[in-house]
Amino acid sequence: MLIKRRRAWELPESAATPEDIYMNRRQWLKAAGLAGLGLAGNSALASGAMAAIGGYPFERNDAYRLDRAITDEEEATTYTNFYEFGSSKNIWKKTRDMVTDPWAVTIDGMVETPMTLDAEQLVHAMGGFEERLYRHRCVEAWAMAVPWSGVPLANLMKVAKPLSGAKYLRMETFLDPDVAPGQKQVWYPWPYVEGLTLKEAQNELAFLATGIYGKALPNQNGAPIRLVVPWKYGFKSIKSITRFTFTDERPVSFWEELAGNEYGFWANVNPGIPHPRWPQKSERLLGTDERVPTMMFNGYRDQVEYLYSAMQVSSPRELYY
Ligand SMILES: Nc1nc2c(c(=O)[nH]1)N[C@H]1C(S)=C(S)[C@@H](COP(=O)(O)O)O[C@H]1N2
Ligand SMILES: [Mo]
Repeated sequence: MLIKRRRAWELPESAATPEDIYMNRRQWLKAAGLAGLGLAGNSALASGAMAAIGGYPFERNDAYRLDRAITDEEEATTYTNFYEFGSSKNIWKKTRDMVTDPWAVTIDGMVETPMTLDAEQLVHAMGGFEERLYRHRCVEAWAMAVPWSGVPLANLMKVAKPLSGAKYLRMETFLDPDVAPGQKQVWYPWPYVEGLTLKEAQNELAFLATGIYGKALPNQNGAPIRLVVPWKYGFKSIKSITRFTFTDERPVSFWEELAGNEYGFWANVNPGIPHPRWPQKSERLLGTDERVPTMMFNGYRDQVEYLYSAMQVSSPRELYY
C-alpha cells in the first residue's frame, strides 16, 4: 500500500470494497468526522489521527531563482483571486470558514485503482517536500514572486498509476455553496476545473503546493493543496483541489467554458500575444507601482519550450491565451 500514514477511519486495504473507494466526498467527510469523534477519549491516537500537513519550513531548492524581490507576504495573502468567495480581490476574510483538515481527495478516471484519500496522505505518499521561489503572472497583468512549499506534481503518477491511454489530468476544486457563497452565483460553471496534459503535469516545474512563506497555505491561497504552474497564466493554478481525474479527453476548464476566446486551455504566458481586451507586454508587481516587462513563458522558457515546439497549432494565438 502506498499510503504510509493511515488515519483512524481508514480501512485496511483487505477490507476496502468498491463502495468505500467510490464513497463521495460528503460521505467520506462524515465517516472521517465520526472516526474522529470515536477517538475523542484517546488523545494520543486522536492527535496522531488529526495531524495536518506539517514540517514547515522545508529546505529551499535553489534550482529555482528569482530576478526580483519576493512579494510582501501580506500583499500575496490578502490580494487574491478565489471566485468561489466572490470576484473582488479582498475576499480573503470570507474564506475563514473553510474546513481543510480532513480534506478528501479523489483520484479517478483512467488509473489502476480509483481511490479517495486525505490530502495529507496524498502529499506524503507523493513525497519530495521542498520550497521553491516562483514568479506568478495573472492574466490580468499583475504578478508576484513567492516561496511555495509542496511536492512535485510528477510524483502524483506514483500514487495514481495512470493507464497508458491517459493523456490529460483534470483537476477540480471543492463544491460547497454553504461555505463558498460565490458558488451561489449560478451563471458560473462550478466547480472550478482546470487541466494539463500529462506531459505538462510531469514537467519539473509543475508543483502541488501545500504552503507559502514557509507555512501551511492560508485558506485564501488555496488550502490545503493547490496547483502551481508558473509558466502559465495564474488561472491555471487551481486552488483547493478535491479531484484528480486521468482522461484521454482534453478537459474544459472553468474559464474556458465561460469565455473560451479569452481564456484558453493552454494559457502559456507570452508578452507578444495580447489578451483581447488588454496588452500582456508588462506586468505590475503586487504591492508596488512598478511595472516590469513580461517574459516568454514567464521566464521559464528553458524548462518548458520542448512541450510545445513540435505542436501543430491552428493559429499563432492558440498556445498563449
Ligand atoms: N478554485 C480556484 N482556483 C483559482 C482561482 C479561483 O478563482 N478559484 N483563481 C485563479 C487565479 S485567476 C489566480 S491569478 C490564482 C491566484 O492565486 P493567489 O490568490 O494565491 O495569488 O489562483 C487561481 N486559482
Ligand atoms: Mo489570475
